Amino acid sequence: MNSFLRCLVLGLGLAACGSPAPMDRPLAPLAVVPTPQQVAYQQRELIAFAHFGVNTFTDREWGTGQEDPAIFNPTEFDARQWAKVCREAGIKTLILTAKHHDGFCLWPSKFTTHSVKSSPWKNGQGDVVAEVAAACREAGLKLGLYLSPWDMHEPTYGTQAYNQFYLNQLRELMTQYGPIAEVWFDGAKGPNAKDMTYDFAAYRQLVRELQPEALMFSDEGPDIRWIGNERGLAGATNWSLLNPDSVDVGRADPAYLNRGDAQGTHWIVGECDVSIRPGWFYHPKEDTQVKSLADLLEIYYQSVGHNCTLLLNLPPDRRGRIHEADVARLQELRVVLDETFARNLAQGGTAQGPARGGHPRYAPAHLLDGRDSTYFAPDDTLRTPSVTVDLGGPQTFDRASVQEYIALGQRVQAFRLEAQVAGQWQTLASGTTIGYKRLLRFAPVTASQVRLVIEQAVAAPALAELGLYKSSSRETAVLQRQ
Ligand code: FUL
Repeated sequence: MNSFLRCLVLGLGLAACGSPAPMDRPLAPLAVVPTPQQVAYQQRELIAFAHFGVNTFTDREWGTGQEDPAIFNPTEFDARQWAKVCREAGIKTLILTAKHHDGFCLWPSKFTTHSVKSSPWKNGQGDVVAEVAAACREAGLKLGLYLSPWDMHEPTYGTQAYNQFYLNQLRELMTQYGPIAEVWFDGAKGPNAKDMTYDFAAYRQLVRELQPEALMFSDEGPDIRWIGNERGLAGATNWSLLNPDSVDVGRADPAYLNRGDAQGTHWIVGECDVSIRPGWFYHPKEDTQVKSLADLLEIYYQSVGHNCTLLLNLPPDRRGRIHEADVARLQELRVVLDETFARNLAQGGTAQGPARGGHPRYAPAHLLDGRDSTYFAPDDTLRTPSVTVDLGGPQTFDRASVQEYIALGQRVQAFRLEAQVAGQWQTLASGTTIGYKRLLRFAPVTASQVRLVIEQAVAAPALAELGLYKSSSRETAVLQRQ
């Protein structure tokens, strides 16, 4: 019972009880919401991919399965360097190709001799997965593992026995290396591969049983979906929902995956995979073809800025280190992102908007509190609220970040951001979906009032954060040089 009611029950008159405290009418979650692991996954934003294996030494992208394990011999293998590079770049998870399509295993699997144990590296005593797991743990990174279903080496491939072989290897990886944050099931299969139906249901069940916190990626989920291209770009409209029943396993329509499905029955968040170089594996000739800073920024804005995570491949070289050229580019990216997003010009401003039930818990001030665990929400009947922010004086900005409180579901279908310039509201940027995070880019504007207008939503929106930023001068310089 709230204090106002208690006061009345105690027989005190209305006048003595003061005005009633606003009622807290909690916002009901939508039918499809993320798991806590999926929310945390999106908050981590950046993931590194490490493609490493026999292809690193043969200069190939796809192996043959006939490689001699003797070729696997990194000269200065240093998993700690990988983890340090990731940590300094703000990357929170590292996914390693424990086995790529060629079948060579980076750990001494009991179920095949085609692994590091048959290589000269550390006299066959080494375990890349163990060293990467330890380095990640030490650096505070989460670990993900890629285990290719397509295996060109394993003789049982193409028979039912292979499913058991795969499960055996999966069990080793899920039990010997500590907590696993993500398991990557790659759908790729060459045109000449033997016919084989993978028992994905059993693979998924085993991961759930052994690593209940792990999220599983495949083209269509169950937890994380492919974004439909390998250029790292999510759709400008991007729902974290999907209807897996409308997806043909392994033959999903890339456009469907790219935008998700507003009517989706499951929360299957998109992940944008792309390599920092043309290839997934290291090739010396690509040392001069590392993506430019401008390319990486474009990818960032269209992945993290389009309600996705960015899975950026940093292929270790033949030494077993991430190459200097890649490290230098990552450092540049980090500097520009830090310079751009370090100072939120909206913080310290005051927000006006129709809080749900007038209750402080849903006040628009939550949009400016720097915490994505609080949110502004209007009453259920108001799906298209506006929030006006007084910046307390003129500010110049050209980037904005808008976030929904996704734990209650993804709601916004259309929105715009405006600034008051010379007494007139002017649209700076508009968009469709927001989701966990939507980054907006526009020409620099100087204003002291901005307005976020929700134009369409599937239900009353829950908005977590609004940020305004001025892009780093280095970014402007890089873009001008293009
Ligand atoms: C694809 C694979 O065929 C590539 O080699 C790479 O691993 C990429 C991430 O996925 O399906």
